[in-house]
Amino acid sequence: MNAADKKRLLHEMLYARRFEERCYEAYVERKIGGFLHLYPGQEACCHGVLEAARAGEDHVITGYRDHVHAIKCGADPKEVMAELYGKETGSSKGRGGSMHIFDVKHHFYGGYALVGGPFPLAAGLAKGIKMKGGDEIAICFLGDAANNQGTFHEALNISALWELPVLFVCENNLYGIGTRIDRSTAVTDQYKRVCGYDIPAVQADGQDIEVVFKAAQKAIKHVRSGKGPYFLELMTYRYRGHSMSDSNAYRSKDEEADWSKRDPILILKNRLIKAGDLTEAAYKKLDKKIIDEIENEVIKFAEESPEPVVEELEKYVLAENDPYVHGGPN
Ligand SMILES: Cc1ncc(C[n+]2csc(CCOP(=O)(O)OP(=O)(O)O)c2C)c(N)n1
Ligand SMILES: [Mg+2]
Repeated sequence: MNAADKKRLLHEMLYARRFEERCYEAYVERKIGGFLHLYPGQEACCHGVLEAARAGEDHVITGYRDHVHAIKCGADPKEVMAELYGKETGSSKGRGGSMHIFDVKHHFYGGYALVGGPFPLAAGLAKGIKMKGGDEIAICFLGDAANNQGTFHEALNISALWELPVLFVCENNLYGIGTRIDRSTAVTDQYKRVCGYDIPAVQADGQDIEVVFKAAQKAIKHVRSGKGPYFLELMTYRYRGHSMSDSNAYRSKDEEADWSKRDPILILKNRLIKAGDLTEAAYKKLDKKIIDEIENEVIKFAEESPEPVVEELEKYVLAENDPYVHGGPN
């Protein structure tokens, strides 16, 4: 990774941070409704892994903490914000909201509310790739608590058995909602749970983007070469509560302070400054530029976009022609 790459990634991660913080404000202003799960603290996981992938070719899927992954895949931040606002110009035409960002053009396949739901879908995406004979891969990002779902074990088993080209990325932020991992999970190191499926599994620091990038490069090389699945566990931390309805009262201030010292943006920024590739003044300028851009382009677009109209409520319902939807067969 050269200095130009690092600067671009600093820009992208800072953009993701400011985007999410602006979502928080818009929610408080009641411009965004429903559920909202934010990503600050975990930026190096998404950006480090996807930097090692092929944007727009590899298939990416994740859970409900999905805005940043969609944007890194190439989704237009304006469309993502408009989706959160429930507007017709949103990436899911305003029908999905925060947990259901979807962008087929950039091979971003969601955005799912069901914990663990994407595991088998990722295996299915990988099976599709294998049947078509391409060398793309599927990448599934999920949290630590999702691994307690049956779907985790079912998907790992079938992926290993069929040697599917899928990379499972566990963003281990130590919590599932308000429950700390050691209160819900017998084996807290998630990579150790994968040995039963004979899938290579590695744990890495999820706060240092260069570490994530290197680990992901190795993982992706393995998967792309046809050797089957790989599991990458990234140790990370979310700064905000689980969702907007979470008061975040279950974590100690000391724990939060310790993790904020290992902030992914701070780590990369300090590294660039130390190498003489960035100054504090240039960083401040970049930050202001990003904040202004989000306000003047992204928020403006979402605010000014039209609401979906009631007459078109069923327009994108796939079961449109199902007789049961229209009152049954008789
Ligand atoms: C099938 C299912 N069960 C329960 C829930 C409620 N729920 C939402 S998020 C969550 C915790 C998930 O934590 P984790 O997988 O660690 O992801 P994180 O939120 O930390 O990113 C739970 C239990 C759900 N959405 N779906
Ligand atoms: Mg978690």
